Amino acid sequence: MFCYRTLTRTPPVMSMAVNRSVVSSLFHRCKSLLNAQVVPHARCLSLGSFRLTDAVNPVNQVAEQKKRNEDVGQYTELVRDFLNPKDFYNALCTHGMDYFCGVPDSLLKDFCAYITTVTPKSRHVITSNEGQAIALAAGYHMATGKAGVVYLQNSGLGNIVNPLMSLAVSSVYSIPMLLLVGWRGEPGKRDEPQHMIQGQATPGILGLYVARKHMETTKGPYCLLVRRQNFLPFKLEKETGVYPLNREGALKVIVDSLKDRDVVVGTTGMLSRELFEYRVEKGHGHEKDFLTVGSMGHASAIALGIAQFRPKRQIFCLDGDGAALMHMGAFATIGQTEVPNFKHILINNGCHDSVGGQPTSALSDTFDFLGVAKACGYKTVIQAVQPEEISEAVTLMRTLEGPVLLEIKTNKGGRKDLGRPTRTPIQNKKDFMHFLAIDH
Ligand SMILES: Cc1ncc(C[n+]2csc(CCOP(=O)(O)OP(=O)(O)O)c2C)c(N)n1
Repeated sequence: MFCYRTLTRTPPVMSMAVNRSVVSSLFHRCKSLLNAQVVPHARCLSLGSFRLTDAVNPVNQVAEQKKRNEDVGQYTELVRDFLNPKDFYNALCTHGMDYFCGVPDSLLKDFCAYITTVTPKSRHVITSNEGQAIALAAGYHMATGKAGVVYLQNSGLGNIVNPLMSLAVSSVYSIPMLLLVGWRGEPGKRDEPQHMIQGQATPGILGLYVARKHMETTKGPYCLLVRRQNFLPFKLEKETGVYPLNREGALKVIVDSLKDRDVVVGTTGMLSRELFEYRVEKGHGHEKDFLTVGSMGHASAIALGIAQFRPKRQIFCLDGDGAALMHMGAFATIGQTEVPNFKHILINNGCHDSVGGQPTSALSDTFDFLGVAKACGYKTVIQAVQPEEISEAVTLMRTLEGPVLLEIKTNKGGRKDLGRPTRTPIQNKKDFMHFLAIDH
């Protein structure tokens, strides 16, 4: 059995038991998570010894919320309020849940930043993909008897299907764990700031009691669905960068070094949004770029498929370190496929910058993307840092036989005022296919 409830500042919802047993049912479930009807809870649960801090003092909170809402203007997705990450974290620890793993999400970024800041490395692992986090929590449970907390964005539900259904569920190994799922794309979003009562409700924390009881009783996983606007802001400490460029700076040098007929596949997150805006700034069209808005980690395989069937074109995949790590198996597929026109450019800022800047494994000096690519069969691997080096490397890799990897090391961080593509995915695909059809 696998159960979930919504972590929300509106009245708590009834936890819903989902009893289907086949893998395909999880897909329905993922869908129903998105379309879930929020059912008012029949009764309130006791808060126990939980203490509200100043940050969630209802009076302060409404004032802070109003100010934040005004500050973010049109970017309504940035509007949030309510749950202090520290309080939620402490409440989890009170319930014996003090081991964390997962892939960060923008709706959870304040909570993830808090975990990253206060949890020792031995109790917090940012995994390469969400399925790995389920497996890690399973190992943790078997070693300690405790339930770990696995955080993810709902986009990662697909990645957890197999380990959840064939490992964790009560009917297989029966491994309790608490899933905290950021609910992107919730229908009908944008609530106004709520009133005094919401500050006292702290339903996410109330929900923890139910979660713990469920896991104790069923020895199975439990999922809390996290709506937008749940957590009060919590920022990771600012780092002084050691590199000359950030992702957008590097991206501009790359685009400036490409030729007219070069094909680009951009990875998930800010990179594709920056690419879209830079094309506008340069007066280009958008037909040269396929923007992989979802499918994190799959941009390189998309580019590979194109490269195989458009051999006269130079295909550039612009990847991120988090995305590349998520499906690093693609390196092996690429390395072992004969694709001379496949050119992989990986902007390594050492973090999941698009969803809050939590570090990836690629931040470490002991991690080596070039070594991985080489070992997988890439013909040439190059690293660049300075703008001139990047520009030279892009020019060079156009002439080299692929697969080739160029890793660019950059600082984290991007613009606050970054917009979103104004072309729809379907329009993007259509324009892109026309562009691919030239010269093939
Ligand atoms: C399967 C899946 N899990 C999580 C996410 C949320 N998400 C979007 S972008 C991103 C970070 C990407 O990191 P990276 O590739 O290093 O690029 P950066 O943001 O640092 O430029 C994450 C975790 C997602 N879109 N899909």
